[in-house]
Amino acid sequence: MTITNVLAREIFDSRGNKTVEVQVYSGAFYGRAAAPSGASVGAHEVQAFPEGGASQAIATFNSTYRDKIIGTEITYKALDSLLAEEDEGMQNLGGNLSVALSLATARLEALEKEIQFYELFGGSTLPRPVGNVIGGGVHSGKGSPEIQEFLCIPTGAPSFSEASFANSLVHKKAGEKLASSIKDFTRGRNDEGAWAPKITTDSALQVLSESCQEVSADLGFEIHPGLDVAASEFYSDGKYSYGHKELSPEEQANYMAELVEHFGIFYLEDPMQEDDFDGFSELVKSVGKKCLVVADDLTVTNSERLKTAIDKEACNSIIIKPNQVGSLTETEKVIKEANQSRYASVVSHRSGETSDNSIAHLAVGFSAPLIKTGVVGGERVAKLNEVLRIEEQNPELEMAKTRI
Ligand code: 2PG
Ligand code: MG
Repeated sequence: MTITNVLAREIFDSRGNKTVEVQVYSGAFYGRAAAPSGASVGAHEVQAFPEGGASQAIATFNSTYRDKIIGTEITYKALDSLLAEEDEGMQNLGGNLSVALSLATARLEALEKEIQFYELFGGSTLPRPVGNVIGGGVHSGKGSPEIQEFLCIPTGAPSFSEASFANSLVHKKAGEKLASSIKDFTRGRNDEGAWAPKITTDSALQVLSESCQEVSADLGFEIHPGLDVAASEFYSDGKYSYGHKELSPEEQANYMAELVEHFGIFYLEDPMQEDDFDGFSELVKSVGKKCLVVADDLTVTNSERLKTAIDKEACNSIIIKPNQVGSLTETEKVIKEANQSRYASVVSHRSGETSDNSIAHLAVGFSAPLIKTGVVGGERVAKLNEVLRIEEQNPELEMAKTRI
């Protein structure tokens, strides 16, 4: 079977910015996918759009690429290899249009095979959800902490439904604590639905850790705090700037290790800036036995950068964001390489999202131990609800083991 038509359109993401959505057809049937966008974008990611944004990507696609794709075999691998030949480095279309084409073709491929999307990749376990509770950094406003995400991970939850329910309770509990301790707290939320108070890092960690402990005691299973530091966003000229203080790379690594010890942090994403493989390695040595040291901006879902990270033992877990690399084939390659090194894959949303739920299927399909997709907001729960549907339809699927 071959692709008979392709439509690309502009739609809005959750920030109200324009992004792209694609429908790939076989006769009257189609697969559809949309691409998200980041705010804390890694320097080594593929460019999301060419100059001129979403509309330019679509105009170029319609004038130069659409006709080449029509007639291609309906497999994401065939589509991705055609695009790799015709648009080297995704210079013309950008990673967002490429990845939307790739995912939409994969969805159509599953439809043709009369299987669920996740089944295209195997799929033997359910992921554990990483919830975003309090936010700072470039996802929140002035006065919020420099650290971008204060997260929770229900490590002891027996099922996905109980795990995602736990995350929503932690989010609610933290909201109540912030409302009672901050006089002018507006209940404002940031790009990913996390609370965005004017608060110090230490107070945010305190609220997060108490909320995890209290909900954990109520539900009877472990819930651990986590952080996405997104350290590149406040690093420049050899220093990490925390408003009132500046830290050298060595001091930053020590500070991160202290937080892990003091708050029982189970998940530590991007604790060092995006080119500091050695700083990451130091942290793996000091806290990597008790904590996931997660690479995001460091590895940007890129096989070459993952190889460097593996050689240097710079992490023990890796963020997977298909639009960082612009193709499902490349994404699959990186997850498989991470699995071979026993690195925990975390299939992740972006801060600017759509209601597309593809990452739910990728997390299940590639048996990723974790899915990071926030707690509240329609574009976040679109993914959580899809995993709930998969769980309900496949009671034999067990929760993935979260190894360290
Ligand atoms: C991150 C992501 C998602 P962004 O840093 O992990 O939380 O943010 O999409 O802005 O890069
Ligand atoms: Mg990150």
